[in-house]
Amino acid sequence: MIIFEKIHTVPTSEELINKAFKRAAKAMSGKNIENKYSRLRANESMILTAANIFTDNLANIVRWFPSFDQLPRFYYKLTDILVGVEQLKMSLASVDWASKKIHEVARVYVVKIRNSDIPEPVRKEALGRIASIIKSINKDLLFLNEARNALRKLPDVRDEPTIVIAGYPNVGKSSFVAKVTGARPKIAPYPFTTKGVAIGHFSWNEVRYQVMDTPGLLDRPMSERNNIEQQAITAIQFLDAVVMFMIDPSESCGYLIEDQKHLLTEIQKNFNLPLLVVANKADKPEFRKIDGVVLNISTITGEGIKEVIDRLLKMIEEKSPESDF
Ligand SMILES: Nc1nc2c(ncn2[C@@H]2O[C@H](COP(=O)(O)OP(=O)(O)OP(=O)(O)O)[C@@H](O)[C@H]2O)c(=O)[nH]1
Ligand SMILES: [Mg+2]
Repeated sequence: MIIFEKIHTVPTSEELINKAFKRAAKAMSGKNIENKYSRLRANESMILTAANIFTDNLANIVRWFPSFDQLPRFYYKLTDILVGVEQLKMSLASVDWASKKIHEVARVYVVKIRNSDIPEPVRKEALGRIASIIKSINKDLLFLNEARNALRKLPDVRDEPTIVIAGYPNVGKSSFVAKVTGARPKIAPYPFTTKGVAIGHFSWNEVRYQVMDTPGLLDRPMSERNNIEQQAITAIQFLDAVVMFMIDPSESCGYLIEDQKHLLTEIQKNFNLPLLVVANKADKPEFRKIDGVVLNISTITGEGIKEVIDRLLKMIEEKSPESDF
């Protein structure tokens, strides 16, 4: 995803130390250390080389991450659900602190070296102190790398008309997304197959539409919702979208119609969005029509899919344009 794409793998303390010390040793190896002055200079340059590598690498890590308070609300909220914005800010602050601290220590020791008779022990002490600063932020580096891996999986939401597919688990949301877009989400006969938000696209009359597949939602209070469900809520809440709410009246999803309808009522109550209610699995013998549902479809036979798309496109057209995802 564009915002998080430029975050590279975050190195561990050990990897940084190996890299910096190797380069520092190399900087030293070519130096003439026959007289005292050149020996001082060689040890000084070893400290500075190592310190520069650390400070450059740490400053880059901080730069890779976006400024969270400026993220679109959708991404801010997902970042918070998946990794925690506070923890991210704290870890980035630690990395920034370490970078500045190393710079400071290097400066102090360069002066010490210049005033020393035997520079090697001073240099060793400096590198020891620098290494321990780096080691002290290892847990932050590990956390940032985990965060990076999670954030890079987020879909690339663009400024295009958006349809969010929501509903109970196992009702056929991903099957619908697979049917109408080029996306190939995982489809399986059990709930919570989809574990995060994902995007597919289709074009109609030269307009590109994005269709967001979401994890299944259970009918329960927000405070009891897990991270997976919260991602679906975030898509409904923060994408300026048209929502297609899918019900499985065959109940082969494993959930009662009543519960599915109650979730629908809750969503209608809490979010003021254009919403189309669709009943899926019309091909099943257990399927029955439900009051309030206009369109019956089957992602297996294709029945009703075209009508649903027509309806959704019309709803997008009628919707007031406002784009602040
Ligand atoms: N008979 C029939 N089965 C369907 C239809 N649509 C989906 N299924 C099946 O229902 C099961 C669940 O489909 P998914 O598309 O994974 O459902 P989902 O809503 O994305 O599920 P979660 O990601 O777990 O929330 C799969 O076994 C599908 O093959 C349909 O129209 N008819
Ligand atoms: Mg799914």
